[in-house]
Amino acid sequence: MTPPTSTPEIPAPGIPDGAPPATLAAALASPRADEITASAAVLRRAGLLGPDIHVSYFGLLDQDKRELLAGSIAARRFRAMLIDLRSGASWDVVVCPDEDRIVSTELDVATDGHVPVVIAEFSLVEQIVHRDERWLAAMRKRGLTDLSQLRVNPLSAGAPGEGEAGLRLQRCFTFVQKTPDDLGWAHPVDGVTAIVDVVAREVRDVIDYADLPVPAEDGNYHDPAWTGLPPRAGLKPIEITQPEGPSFTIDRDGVVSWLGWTFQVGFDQREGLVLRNIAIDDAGTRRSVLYRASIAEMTVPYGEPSPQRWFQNFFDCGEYLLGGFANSLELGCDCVGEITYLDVVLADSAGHTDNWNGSSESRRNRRLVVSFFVTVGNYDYGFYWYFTLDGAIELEVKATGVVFTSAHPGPGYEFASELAPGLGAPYHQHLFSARLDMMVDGVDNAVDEVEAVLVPRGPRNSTGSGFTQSVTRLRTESGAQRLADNTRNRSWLVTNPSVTNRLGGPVGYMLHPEGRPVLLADEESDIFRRATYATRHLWVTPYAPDENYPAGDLVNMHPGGAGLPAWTAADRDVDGTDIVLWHTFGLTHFPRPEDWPVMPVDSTGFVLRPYGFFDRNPTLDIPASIGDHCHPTGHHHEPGDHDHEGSTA
Ligand SMILES: [Cu+2]
Repeated sequence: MTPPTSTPEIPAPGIPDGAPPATLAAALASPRADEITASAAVLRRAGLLGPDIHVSYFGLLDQDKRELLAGSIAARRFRAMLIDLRSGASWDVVVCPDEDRIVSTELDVATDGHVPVVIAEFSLVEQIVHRDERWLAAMRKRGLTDLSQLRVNPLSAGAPGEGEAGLRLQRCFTFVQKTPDDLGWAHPVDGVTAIVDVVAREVRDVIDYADLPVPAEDGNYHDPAWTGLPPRAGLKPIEITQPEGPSFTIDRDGVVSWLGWTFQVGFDQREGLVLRNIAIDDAGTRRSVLYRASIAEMTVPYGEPSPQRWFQNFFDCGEYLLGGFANSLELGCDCVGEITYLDVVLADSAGHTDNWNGSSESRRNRRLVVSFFVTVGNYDYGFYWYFTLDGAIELEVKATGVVFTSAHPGPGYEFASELAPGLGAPYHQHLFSARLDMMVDGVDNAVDEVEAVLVPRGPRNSTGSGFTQSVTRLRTESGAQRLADNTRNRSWLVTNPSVTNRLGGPVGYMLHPEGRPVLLADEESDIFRRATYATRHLWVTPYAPDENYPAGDLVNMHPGGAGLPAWTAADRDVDGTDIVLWHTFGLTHFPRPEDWPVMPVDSTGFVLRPYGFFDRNPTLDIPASIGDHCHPTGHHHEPGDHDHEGSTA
């Protein structure tokens, strides 16, 4: 890497003039526009903002949880990752706008991995590739000479290859886009990869390894003329109203109160939605469940090992900043750091009829939806956190958009589906890591693995039909690296061993995994080393303020080994201490013809359900259902079996 031409001068710490936030919620609220503007001013004064220096990440640096919970609240600090695309220098800066100073600066942080991709790199790449003689020759060979139709698709580079250590690269595919409205994903120019050094602004290499025809059929689903179908008749409108308004309130710090639930909604550029201090009311007592919950990483590894595609393993949080502001972040711009809440309110009913007493009285469940939607490249992801009155917390991630395409070599090809004539979609996974900083009735928690098991035939089980639960405490970090097993209903119970319910059992919340495949790659592969977090459904670590990202902090082009595998090598104790659960879940996607040209929603997630946390069903005080829309029989659901209320960030 080229050293920076001059090291920016860091001003001496000034006299603090800002008062620390008054409350925990104020300390943890999302960055405000005035804080971003003030931070930008501090950075600019230090020479750390300018035409060539781009903001790669900006976000709240959470104060140490232990200090905050002890009531010691400090002035808010923010973390800025910066990249000079002329020199290649990068900085990791902590800034305190209230004290008008930079707290710390690390220069050239990119030794193993790089700071996340910035949008300027994407826009640079097409011009650079369009000028390269080797790439032009590869296109000419395929009869492609109209540059205005050739879209260069920059992609995070994966692990560094031979001689690439320290370089900031994008690996690029080409697609044909016949007109500005044409869906380019329908026409991949497969077999050609251009490797671009975004700092040197040159193409390092062009790999031209296979000559596959460019799929010809269009995929312009937005054009009625292309589908050739008249609009389907009979679709009647659904109207949803809450005549008395929503049942939730949101305060200025993003704290939501809803029918006994309270939590703080935040937004981070890297993780997207962050939910903090989730608690539920239990007969007048506010009881904590989670200190912080977010999607801390997600990876989309592709299973086609060809020379063109081996590197395609996108880390949408660590490389691309899932939160979505990466696309337009300019410090000081008003559109950053503000959260808009939209009410998306749906109401429907569900009843329960008891077989024994004939009572059809029900306690309708209702759920609050907190959601956000991002577009990362070709894919769209919706993240829906559901809170229900029965105390459950569920995350549903919905995937839609356009699948990543290739040329399909023909029948029998083992690494991709054929979606349209000659058009392929390589098999891939979408693997998410939920970071769940648990706080079940207090910070000191433990995890038990709970399984369904047969009782051996014998005096205790003379008929052979006996089965029971086995409960195994996960005591250390190494012992707590677990795979799901749906054949045994394996679940993980997070308890507070020092708090018991009225039956004498520990209070707890059960994590129910979906138990779908973890990372499908062998241990020697670079993606196994880079996304080791995704090789287990569960990890448990003791809380540490700097352990936030399961694939490591600087994921972009990192060779691997960072994050969970590095931290857990210490094999710390996780039994009855302040613990964080890391839960891997996701989809293994073998694309269908029906996924083309735009994919119907597929979904994945997990559920956290109270398990002995309450002494009985916590919804008994919900008034019985009334209203002529709630018949005891013959009800139908459209679209769900809960009442919904929503808040969208
Ligand atoms: Cu997919």
